[in-house]
Amino acid sequence: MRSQNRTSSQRSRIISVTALAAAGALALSGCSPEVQRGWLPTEKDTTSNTGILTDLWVNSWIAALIVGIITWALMLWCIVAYRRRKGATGFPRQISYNLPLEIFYTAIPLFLVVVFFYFTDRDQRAVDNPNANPDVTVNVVGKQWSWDFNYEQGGIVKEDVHESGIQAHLTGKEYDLEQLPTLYLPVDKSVTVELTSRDVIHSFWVPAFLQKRDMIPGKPNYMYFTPQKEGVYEGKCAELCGEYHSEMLFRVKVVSEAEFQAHLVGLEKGLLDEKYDRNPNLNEK
Ligand SMILES: [Cu+2]
Repeated sequence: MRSQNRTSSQRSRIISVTALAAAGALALSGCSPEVQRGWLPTEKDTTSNTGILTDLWVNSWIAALIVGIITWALMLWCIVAYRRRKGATGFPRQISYNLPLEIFYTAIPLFLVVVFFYFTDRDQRAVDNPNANPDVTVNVVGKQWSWDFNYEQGGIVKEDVHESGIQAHLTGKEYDLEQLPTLYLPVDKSVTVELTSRDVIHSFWVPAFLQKRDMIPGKPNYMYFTPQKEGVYEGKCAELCGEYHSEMLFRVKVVSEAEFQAHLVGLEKGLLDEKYDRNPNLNEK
């Protein structure tokens, strides 16, 4: 009779813990938009990838919090229910080699890892799935300490054009952001960004796009997305690349297709290819 009572009270505790976790998740869904997107610095529809990445981020946190709440509750319960009573002597009853318990705490973490792995892998594949026929292919080149943008002919880009960026000179006074090299992208058009470097490793990072990728000399990396919201987005180099790394800034302007075409008309013809690279190893060839 006594042991039965104990089991039913355990069960009610587990139920109340689960209810608490569910209430937490429900409370989160009623929160401000900022909380709903897990404090990420963007909207879900900024690019075709930001929704996938936001969901992965927020759902992973919800899962981690539920596991955390259950674990903390179980720990608290153990601390209180099995505390050392007055007058107790010797060791409490030992439970080593308790096979069901050992299977439980091996299987559950393994299950958690597999679930996280599955969703991460699924979303990573979706985000890195190459565009078959991109409307715009732009080669973004990192260099100490600015950016070149090569818009390659193909899709809606009629001819090769480029913009060669100049490093921001920050003096502590107000800086005119219009001077920064600016990557123009047309809204609702598929974009392939090819990332290369002329010298050391840089990293292409537009925080609002929730993606960051290294630019490695001799090894192109790629990003595939469709910008879905017109606007101006800040970008920066995210890999310490030398003395003026902090001045390696740029902007992305997502504009209408007409504005995009008008911008390309004003750019210099041709591409800035590898002959501007400064890489002793590659130049030897
Ligand atoms: Cu850099």
